[in-house]
Amino acid sequence: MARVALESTLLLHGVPRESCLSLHAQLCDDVRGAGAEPALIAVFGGESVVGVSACQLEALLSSGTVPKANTSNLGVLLARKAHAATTVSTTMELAARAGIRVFATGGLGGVHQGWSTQLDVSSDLLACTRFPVAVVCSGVKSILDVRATREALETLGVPVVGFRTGLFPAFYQRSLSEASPPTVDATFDNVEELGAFVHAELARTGRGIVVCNPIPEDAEIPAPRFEAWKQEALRMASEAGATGRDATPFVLGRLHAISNGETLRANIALVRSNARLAGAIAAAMPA
Ligand code: PSU
Ligand code: MN
Repeated sequence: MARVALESTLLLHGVPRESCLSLHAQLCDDVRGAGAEPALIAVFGGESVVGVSACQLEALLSSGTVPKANTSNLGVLLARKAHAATTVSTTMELAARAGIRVFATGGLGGVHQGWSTQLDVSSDLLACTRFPVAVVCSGVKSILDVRATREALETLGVPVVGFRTGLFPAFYQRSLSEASPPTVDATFDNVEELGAFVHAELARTGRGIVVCNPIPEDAEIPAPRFEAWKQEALRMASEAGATGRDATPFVLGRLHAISNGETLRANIALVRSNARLAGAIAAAMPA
């Protein structure tokens, strides 16, 4: 059966610890319900594991802070026999090596706000040019510069396609609510056609694809409400000096608290929708 990769950073750093095991179980059900087999990816005691068990996930959860691994520090963490949570970049790397071609997550990393004074660009973007995996996501992380990240994907030559949308999603919103919002390269309205395209394009290029699946309409958070929470969370991060790899986990934690769980509920709704779509794409792809 076709497999779908799931990432461990989203679980270990993106949601509160008490939501982690239940979200993992829900994502597995969602992928299986769509006709594919889920494979959570993480580093466990220096071994890259494709298909982390619930027991291993519990062990990771109770082992204190698990570092985030991107393509730059993955090798060091393996060499040091550490536990690590894989981000989009390392999940793509390990999925590709295991022959998995579809991966479901929430949002891609990308170009951070304020990039012109303090450069912070996720290695996720370059990973899309290196590993032949289709990443099903709801755009990029909510706290990034969405427009700049869309441009960077274009510069890197990464195909960005939309499932039933012509607009590049903005995580908690189905698109940016601005004049001339960023778009996708092509729109697919049915899963069979999308699966056939993903199959052909991965084989043709040996590089990645971004498949955009906007947040379900009933889970959207209106932009003005989210903007206010985001500004407050970013201010708290700058006061606490949370930068680089620590920035996202810190800001997401504050957002979930400030919004009284609203951002968490929306985040779960969109990741689950992405898991269902990824499962359906994987099931529709020729072996
Ligand atoms: N989007 C979320 N929550 C997350 C992430 C993305 O809503 O936790 C994670 C993903 O694992 C992504 C990583 O690959 O953040 C990017 O981190 P950085 O900006 O440090 O590269
Ligand atoms: Mn970064």
